[in-house]
Amino acid sequence: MDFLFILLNWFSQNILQKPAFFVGLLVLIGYALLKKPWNEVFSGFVKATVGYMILDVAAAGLVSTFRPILTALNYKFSIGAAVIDPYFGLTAANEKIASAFPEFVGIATSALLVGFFVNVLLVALRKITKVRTLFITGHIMVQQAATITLMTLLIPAFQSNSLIATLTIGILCGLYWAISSNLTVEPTQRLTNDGGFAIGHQQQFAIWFTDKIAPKLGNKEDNLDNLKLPKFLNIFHDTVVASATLMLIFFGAILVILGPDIMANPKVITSGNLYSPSKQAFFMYVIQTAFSFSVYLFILMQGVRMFVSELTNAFQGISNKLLPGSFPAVDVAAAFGFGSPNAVLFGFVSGLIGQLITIILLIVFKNPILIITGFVPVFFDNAAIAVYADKRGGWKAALILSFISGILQVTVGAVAVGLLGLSGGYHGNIDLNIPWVPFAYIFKYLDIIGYILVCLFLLLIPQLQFMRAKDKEAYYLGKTKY
Ligand code: ASC
Repeated sequence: MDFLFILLNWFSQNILQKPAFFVGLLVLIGYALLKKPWNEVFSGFVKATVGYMILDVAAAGLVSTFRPILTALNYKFSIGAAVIDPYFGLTAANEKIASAFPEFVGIATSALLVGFFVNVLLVALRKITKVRTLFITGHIMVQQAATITLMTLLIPAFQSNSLIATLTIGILCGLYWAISSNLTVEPTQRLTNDGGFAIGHQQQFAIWFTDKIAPKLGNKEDNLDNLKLPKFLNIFHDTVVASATLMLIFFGAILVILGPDIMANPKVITSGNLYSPSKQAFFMYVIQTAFSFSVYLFILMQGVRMFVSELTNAFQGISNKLLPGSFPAVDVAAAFGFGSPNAVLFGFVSGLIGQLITIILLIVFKNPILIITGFVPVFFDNAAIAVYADKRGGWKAALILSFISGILQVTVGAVAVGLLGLSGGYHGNIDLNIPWVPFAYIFKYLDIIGYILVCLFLLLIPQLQFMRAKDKEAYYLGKTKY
């Protein structure tokens, strides 16, 4: 038993929570099953792992450069607002668990393992469950398990026994991971021309909804690639130029508001003397920071290309031989390379405008809970929504849907802060608003019955998907025929 526990722990810490190795391992197994020569198996493993690590470096660079700038607003104006960002959400959720349920500290990590195996089981039983996707983005699973733990513990009956809590939270996490990513199979296959992967991140329900509704909001011929810009704006068809210029305006404005002493040359107090350790000119700091956005975006796309192409080829081995018609569900950034290059920026800007207008309204109407934009949801969620929307309904759909998402991120995020009694932050990503906040209310008011209803609802979704699929065989083939 102890040995099994050590093994599971090792797997969780070294593979499950390090998606780069998970993806590498999948590629290795996939190529081995395809009976490729060993040198190709090895090179596939290296390229997939390194590709994912490149994506990690870029995502971490984006997050660590731009997150503090937004949160510095809180510091400058002492607003005491909650930052809607999964890293802040994780800290806030863990603090809440430690203060309200001290005996349950660490429960989210065990629930994560249970959830992963529930997902594996659902895929193994895919003939019955109709689930085809394995969620493998470990760092996201850690964040979600913490938030879902707090939501599930709204049910008093689960607060008394840690084994019951671990199992119920784990089952719920596993159902969400499996079923939400299964919803992204068709939209992602359409976007990527049968790229062979699905999305396992923080906006799967939103992607499904976008894919359904976008064609009704606009025309896919009027997409961002075909957008006719006045001649002098043509430079913005280049993502590097467009992102650097946009960020110069947006983050430049915020940095000017913050002034040079908070982010650029923070003053350090040593033995009573104030001094600035670095002497970069403020103006140059602003340009460098804004341009680093383009740098990270460029790196991110490189990493994505590298691991996606290996994964797509290798997974045929797994989906032909091991788990027919199954898909790995990976980081949403993998989809960014398949849309119009500017959809990512377009979604970010229109989601941001939606968020900012809503935040101003919260302030004007003196809402007791204030919100600060968090970088991860405003960028990764809204960029993804725009990529999928643009493909199906052109720029109008992309504009409308990412704008609405921005509004929901702030309003429902504020509701979640109140409901869960959090301070400092909330998870903020769109799926953790809808459907998760309504789920949390169902738990609160319907207790165990609410929990059962939510589980049944989740289990029903892939059944409906299968029922509505025109070609039942294609649903399972792994390759869908579009
Ligand atoms: C998240 C999160 C990140 C980013 C990254 C995007 O939700 O926690 O670090 O998005 O996964 O590639």
